[in-house]
Amino acid sequence: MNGRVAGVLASLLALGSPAVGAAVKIKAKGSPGSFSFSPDDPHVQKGSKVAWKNTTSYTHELTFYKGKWEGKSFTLPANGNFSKKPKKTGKYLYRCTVPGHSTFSGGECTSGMCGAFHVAN
Ligand SMILES: [Cu+2]
Repeated sequence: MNGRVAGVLASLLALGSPAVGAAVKIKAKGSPGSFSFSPDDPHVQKGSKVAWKNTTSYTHELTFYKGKWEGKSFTLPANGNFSKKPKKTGKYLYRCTVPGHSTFSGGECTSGMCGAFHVAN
């Protein structure tokens, strides 16, 4: 391939990778019996915003059970939003603790509203 084509290809590849400092948006979606978080396990740069958008008309309770926010719980209001900026790198695991919205077994979230995201430098 010639230099110009290679250059265009390189720019396209650059567009395809996540922008530095890009915020991440996670949707709470579905209906009773099939609620979920999407996307699962997105990556965000340290200091950037992680935002949740609730597309359901139900309140969800995001409870962190592993990682830097272990033990913390945040309310995601019905049809509402919540966001926070993680300051430490690593994996953050959480689930919705509204009864019936997720299954927790052996220290792991095994079904339903199980969520995770990664914070990198
Ligand atoms: Cu929920």
